[in-house]
Amino acid sequence: MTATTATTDVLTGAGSLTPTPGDRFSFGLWTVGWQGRDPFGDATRPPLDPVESVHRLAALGAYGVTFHDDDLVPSGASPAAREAGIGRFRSALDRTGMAVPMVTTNLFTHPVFKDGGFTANDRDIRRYALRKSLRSLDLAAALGARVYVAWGGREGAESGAAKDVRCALDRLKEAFDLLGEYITGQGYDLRVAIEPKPNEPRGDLLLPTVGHALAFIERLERPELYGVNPEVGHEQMAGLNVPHAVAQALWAGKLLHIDLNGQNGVKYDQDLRFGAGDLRSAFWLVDLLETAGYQGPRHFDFKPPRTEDSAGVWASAAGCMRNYLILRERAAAFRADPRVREALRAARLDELARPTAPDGLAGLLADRTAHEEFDADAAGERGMAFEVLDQLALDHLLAAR
Ligand code: XLS
Ligand code: MN
Ligand code: MN
Repeated sequence: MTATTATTDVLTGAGSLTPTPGDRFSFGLWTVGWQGRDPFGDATRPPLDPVESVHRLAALGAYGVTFHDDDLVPSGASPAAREAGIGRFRSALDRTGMAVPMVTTNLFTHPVFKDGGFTANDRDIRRYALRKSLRSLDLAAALGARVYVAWGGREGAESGAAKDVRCALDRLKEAFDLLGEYITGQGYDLRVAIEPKPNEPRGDLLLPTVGHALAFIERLERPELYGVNPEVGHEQMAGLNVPHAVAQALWAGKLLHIDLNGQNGVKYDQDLRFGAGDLRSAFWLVDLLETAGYQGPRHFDFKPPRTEDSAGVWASAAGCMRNYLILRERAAAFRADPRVREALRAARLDELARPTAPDGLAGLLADRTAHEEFDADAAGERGMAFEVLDQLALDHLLAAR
């Protein structure tokens, strides 16, 4: 207890870097509750009571807590044990004022899901996965969550013939359409956020990136009910630019939720605390979320490294929020700097914001300056002035201005 308080105190305190519920920070129970079990080693930390997590996170300044069904009540618990577990959790929420903005379902831990849930080759397993998910939707609605996250977990394969991907996508569509039918039928105020991931735990996962998920949603019966839950590290595992993926989700009106964490390039899912890993990407992501008017939770899906004891867990959680707030300050200073405004003009961002052909196709065809009289060589000589702009960003990120 002493060690926890001391360690976390270094990272908290008064001022603009102190998280408040207005910042809308939320954490999964499975994040701070991760015991450090990995493919090569046993748990390094004892189990954490969800009630303790709610109190600790509230004390650190978070506004919400999220969970998989099995994080709250172990799979296979008796109905009485389930009610008791939910009851204790509800009291902790009431005492702390913490919200449950999102709920999700574990379709990956139990051996029954070794070949997936909604796309398992075995039909009885698919039906079980659906029923398990519908129960989570009930719980989500009962706790006032507005978002239901669906990360497939093990929807994928290690070998070619083992999965007929077109059939599997039919089954995935069938499952998501049934979730939508249930939400609509029950009158729940819930939207489904699909979380893409390229691989791990399967060799290759279905819906590997934000782009794949956005395309898939358009084939569903009620596309308006669905959006995405991009995770920083998951896009980076595919070598992709996270702010670009999130920007496209925003552009499509589909950013329902976001999993913030840190990752160092294309490797296993590191789930580092937010701000660790690719810091420049984190800076642009915060800049994007804050300037685009994203209203949803800032949800941390990270794993305090297994080197950490309980003090380190809470320090790591505090670090996620602190880094977001630091980056928010730095990004705001960047946007407010008159030299940056000038550099943005020099880089012609204002021109990009203008429609290319407001006069339509006829106007474009009639405009001789658009082709016959256009001096492509001269235009090709124009510098874009991006380096000055980017150095200003780096200066602000490093607090050198
Ligand atoms: C795993 C995912 C998972 C989802 C919720 O890589 O990030 O934690 O966010 O099931
Ligand atoms: Mn992850
Ligand atoms: Mn996630």
